[in-house]
Amino acid sequence: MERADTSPQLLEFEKKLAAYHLKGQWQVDANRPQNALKNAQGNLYIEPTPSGVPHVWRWADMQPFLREACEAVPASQTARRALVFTNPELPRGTTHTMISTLQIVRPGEIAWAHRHAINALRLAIKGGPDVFTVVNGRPLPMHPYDVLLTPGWTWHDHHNQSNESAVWLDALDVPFTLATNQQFYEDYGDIAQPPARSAANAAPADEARPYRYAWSEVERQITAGADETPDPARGRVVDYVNPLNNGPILPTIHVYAQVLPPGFEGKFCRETASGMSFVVRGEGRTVFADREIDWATHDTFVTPNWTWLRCVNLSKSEPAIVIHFSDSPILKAFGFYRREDETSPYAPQPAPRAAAERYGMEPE
Ligand code: GTQ
Ligand code: FE2
Repeated sequence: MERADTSPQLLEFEKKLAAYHLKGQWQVDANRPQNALKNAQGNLYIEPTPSGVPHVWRWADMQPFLREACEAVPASQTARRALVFTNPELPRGTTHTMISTLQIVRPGEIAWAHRHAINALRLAIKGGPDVFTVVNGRPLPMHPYDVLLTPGWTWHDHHNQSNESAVWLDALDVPFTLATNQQFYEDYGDIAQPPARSAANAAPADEARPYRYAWSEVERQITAGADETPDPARGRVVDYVNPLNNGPILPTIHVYAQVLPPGFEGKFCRETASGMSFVVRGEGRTVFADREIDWATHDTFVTPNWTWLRCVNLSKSEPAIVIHFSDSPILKAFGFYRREDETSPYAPQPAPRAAAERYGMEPE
């Protein structure tokens, strides 16, 4: 934006200020972002620019890459054999606050013990009773779709004692931790935490802390709520809750399961939180203002902050289940969280095809 008032006197003054490492707020205000918009009254206002773009990483593409990673990257070479979903329009990260990865551990391997300030969780995809993560001495089994936590500064090592490769999705607050410059990291020293530190020996406070959210329990809640009316935008939502404080299960990441009933056509909404979604089962579509993303079982897709979207279940007979990872706790902690629904004057109009279907018309 052009500055209205740039008198020689002002410019001279700003130069003097600069020599003292000062800047007038008016200089900052002149630097408004390009997306300054007009509200209904015609006044200028400013809102966040979404960080990054929506994108899907398809399971069908990922499977051969995971196999190739096993050949190309020996276990000894890296702390974690993980492929990072990198947003096409961000310098790093899946969203501006979180990353998501697919990690593969071959039979017999141990992903060695370490800890970091970064908060992390993993959603098991291929696992079972002989695949487990040890968190602060507690071995936790990784059955398909179980969620395991490694909150900041907890020791963790991953073990695969089964006959097949184990695969899971990691979600971590890496970009947020880097942006706040909190990247503490420590290797345990040994490859794994000793059994002496397991279960019985864990500190009492740690014993009460839930590190595992079993899929069987989430599935039970999904079934129990089958008759509930879905949220018009997100379908039926089952929140993962920390029983110690009824809050999110990580300080920076909230997790919920979304169940889209057969034929579900969600309404548009947008929120200040960014998110990553993993498809447990089903086939659906997420409609954005400028694109559509079709997704199917085990695909992962990213929904940037402050981006209009609506969810559709493409099946008329089967529900679609998606597990969503949101950075909303970071925003809610400081009163930044906002959400708008389709009644907002800024909501996109339904796509012609959707409108045509709804009213039984032929699309133009
Ligand atoms: O499993 O501990 O994808 O520390 C990145 C960093 C996974 C892990 C990642 C990690 C881990
Ligand atoms: Fe880690």
